[in-house]
Amino acid sequence: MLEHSMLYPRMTAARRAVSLDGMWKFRLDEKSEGEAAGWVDGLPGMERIPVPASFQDFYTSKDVREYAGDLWYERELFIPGEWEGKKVFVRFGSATHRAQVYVNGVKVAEHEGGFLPFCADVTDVVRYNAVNRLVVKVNNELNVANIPCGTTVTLSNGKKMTKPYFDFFNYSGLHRSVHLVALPMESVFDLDLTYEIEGTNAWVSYRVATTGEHAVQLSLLDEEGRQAAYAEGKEGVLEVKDARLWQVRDAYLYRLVIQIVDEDEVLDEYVQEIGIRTVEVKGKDILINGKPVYLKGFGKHEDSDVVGRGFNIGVMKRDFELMKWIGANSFRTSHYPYSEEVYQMADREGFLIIDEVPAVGLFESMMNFMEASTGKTTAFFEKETTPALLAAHLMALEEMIVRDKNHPSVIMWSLLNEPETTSDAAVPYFKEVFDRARILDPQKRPRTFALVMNSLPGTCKCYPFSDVIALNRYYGWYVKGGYEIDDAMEAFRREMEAWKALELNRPFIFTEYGADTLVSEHKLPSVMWSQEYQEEYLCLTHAVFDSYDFIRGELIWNFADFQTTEGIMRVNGNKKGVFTRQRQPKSVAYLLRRRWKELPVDYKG
Ligand code: GCB
Repeated sequence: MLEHSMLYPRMTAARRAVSLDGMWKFRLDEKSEGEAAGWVDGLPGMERIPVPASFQDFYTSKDVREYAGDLWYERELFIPGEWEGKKVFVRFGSATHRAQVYVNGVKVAEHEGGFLPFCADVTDVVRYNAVNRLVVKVNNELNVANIPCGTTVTLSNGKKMTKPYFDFFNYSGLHRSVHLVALPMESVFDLDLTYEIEGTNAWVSYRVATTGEHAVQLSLLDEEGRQAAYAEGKEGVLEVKDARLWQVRDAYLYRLVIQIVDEDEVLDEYVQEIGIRTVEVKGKDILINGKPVYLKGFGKHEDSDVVGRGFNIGVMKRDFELMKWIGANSFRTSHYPYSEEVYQMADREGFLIIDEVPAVGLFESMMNFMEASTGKTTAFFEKETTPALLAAHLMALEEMIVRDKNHPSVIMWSLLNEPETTSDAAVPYFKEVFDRARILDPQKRPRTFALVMNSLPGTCKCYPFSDVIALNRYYGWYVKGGYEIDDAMEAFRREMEAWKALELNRPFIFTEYGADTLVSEHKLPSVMWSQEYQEEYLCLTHAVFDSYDFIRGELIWNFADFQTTEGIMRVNGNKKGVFTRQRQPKSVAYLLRRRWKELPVDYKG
């Protein structure tokens, strides 16, 4: 059970939530002197940067962009006098990858893991009706005892550098909104929901956790604000007659108003938007509300110019408009849980989300996608640090599922991306992670993980854990690209035949396939990296998808070009985007649009 509530901060009659976004004082700590120099009481200098944002791309110095170590933030915190007697928290949407929080020089929280929210309880530390000082020390180093995995090295000039075992830039800092929150002493802490639908009626079973013992009342309001159901008690069922279901790309959201009451007095009120829908895997079908759905969409990143991985509300809006334009219905939050606002938008727009925990880089290589295609194996799960890694992984999993379980858009959990799966040591690790996901999710959503190229029917020891088999495959790119592409497709079909022969009677989806493409390159006949090649590659790959009835989804890699570590494999980033980093289409976007607009939602169902 988590120490603090994961509920998204909202204003209601009983609650207060104030955004702390804006310009914060900022300081890199190259000499690791912050603590000794008393920075917990306030930072030296006058430098300021925006929150939320990654710090890396604002500056013109390479030493700043590549900086590894501690980074400090500070801002003033005015606490209203009328909040005395309430519980007061500072809530961080995330701090990448770990943070320690100080208020008025007193340590009030620490958190490990860069992509999930955490709270600092500051009730007894703050001065009311006065200005307080909030200082945050963030650290962005990588190791193999936490996720995502990588290493941190020291160069001969003494500077530290991170080496990710994953293919995205190690953006860091305060990437998401920070809120100052005031809650009543007795408050709603958590909410579980499960759905049953029969004919035109629905039953919403709920369980509300509160911090006290007073009575709980719930009313469910439809989009017009009319009451659709009412219930009392911390556990129960809301019966909804003529329920409007939440459907794929046709969302309907009810508002669930939860109140803690003491006779006539409302002690707390929390409002949660919910969508009535069921999710199930049955045989080869992925069923939403009992009807098969074929996934069309993307692996994405939170990544854009200037703010890096910082939440950017304008980019989010543009991304959803592009996904609607192209006929997509789903995306994977590769390779970490995204900002909460993204799920709220997906709920509203009827998109399906495969929600991924930041377990990426569990494969010893800086280019695992390359090494894995050579058949190389490494025993990643036999390290001394594996128990610590597992603990961090399970913690992030719990935080993710508790945070995201009430979004109708979330239909599946992705528990790892491209881990090493060929050694026996992987198996008990996987078992723990998969079992925990099942326990944590009241809706028992399907669980999956993305299989790297060398995780094959004959080599992978872990695919049996997956409710949906998710493949990342690059036949025609990392394997036999260019003029050899026909051989690549033959190898691809051979692999699919081997999966078919296993008769797993489970859905398969592609969580990655794609080819790097420079928006500047056109070539007739095509060569790798040209826009023409990306189109040819897709046509051939889609023909393979279309030949197997158990393939139930295609999430292309990637929605947009994105920043990575520099190196010979990457041209200022990964260029497998269907859109550029500035969110303009490559030629292939029109090809995908034609295909996806034509494929029925229940394709192959
Ligand atoms: C993968 C990884 C992804 C990379 C991609 C690529 O298998 O999961 O993070 O960006 O391949 O483009 O190589």
